[in-house]
Amino acid sequence: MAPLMELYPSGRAPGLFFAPHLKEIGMDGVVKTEKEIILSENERISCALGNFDGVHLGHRRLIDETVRKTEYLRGADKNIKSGVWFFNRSPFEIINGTALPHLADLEQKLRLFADMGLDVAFVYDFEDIGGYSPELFVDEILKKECGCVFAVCGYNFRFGRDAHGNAETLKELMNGNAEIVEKVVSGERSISSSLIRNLISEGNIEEANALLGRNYSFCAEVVHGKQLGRKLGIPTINQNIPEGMAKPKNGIYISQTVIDGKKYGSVSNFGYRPSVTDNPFINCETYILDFKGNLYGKNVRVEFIKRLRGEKKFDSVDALKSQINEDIRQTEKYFKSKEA
Ligand code: RBF
Ligand code: MG
Repeated sequence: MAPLMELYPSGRAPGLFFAPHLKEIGMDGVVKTEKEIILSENERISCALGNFDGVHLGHRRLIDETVRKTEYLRGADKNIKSGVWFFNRSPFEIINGTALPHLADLEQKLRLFADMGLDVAFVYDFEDIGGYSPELFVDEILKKECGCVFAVCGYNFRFGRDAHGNAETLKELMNGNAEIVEKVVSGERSISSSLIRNLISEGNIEEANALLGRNYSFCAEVVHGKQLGRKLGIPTINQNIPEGMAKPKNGIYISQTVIDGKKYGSVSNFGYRPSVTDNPFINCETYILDFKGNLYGKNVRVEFIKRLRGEKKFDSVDALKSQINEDIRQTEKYFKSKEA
């Protein structure tokens, strides 16, 4: 994680990081160049606060509101920037010693926030300030360290020691300079990270993506597989989903693979491959349409789009091969229909 961000060299607190400029991160979320520190002592921040695990449509509403408010405030204060404040690892994860499956990695979060128009991100460690009272948090961290003059949070936001502070407390402590964003609903359901996690694990990726406002994805290095795909005449890439990321239900998915910022249509087998192995390790194996080249050792992002079917155990290599070719045909059809 370290190469993405830099500690602010002076003045402001340790554990304080800044989102790099949009153009400095590739489409695959990998940083290509050195970052520029974009905050100076006399800048003020209008800031969204939250957990932002999913960076889903509810979070998007919060961020949009923050960007809009910042533009408004800029009428009176040219040195105001828009920001987002969150913990690197969630308090839940640290207190319980066990994490809920993640819906985005840190690099991707920063990338998404930058895409939404935010100027900076404050990423703190819960270990450093988890014991602060709401008052201390707002005075010392938000106002002093982050230069926050306006705060935006969700209706259910909690903060400070033992989660004593809520949205109203934040507004009070900010002397009224805060905005509380209401629950965002989709149909009858309120959008939440836990709902999205469930949809992903049930294989309902399309619904999950709709609530995320993006395709669920992971980024991982391409590793060596069994070289069997090549023998089948179907070369694929193999990846291990990073520890902690939400696992889609096993099966075959229409996917999109991001290589050096370019998106390729693809089809992925997420699971155990029961026809060829007895080992219980989940692997993500992807056939990329219209791509030739060596990807070993490269970090590549795979976005899940649509679940085609479950994994099957085939008795013969020919049966497996013809099913995979059928999956590829369906995938090609899907992307052709999207072009039209
Ligand atoms: N392996 C299985 O055991 N069952 C499957 O249903 C299955 N479907 C696949 C679908 C696609 C699109 C791809 C790329 C692979 C699939 N595999 C499946 C994995 C297959 O066994 C593997 O590609 C080769 O054995 C080479 O590793
Ligand atoms: Mg929430």
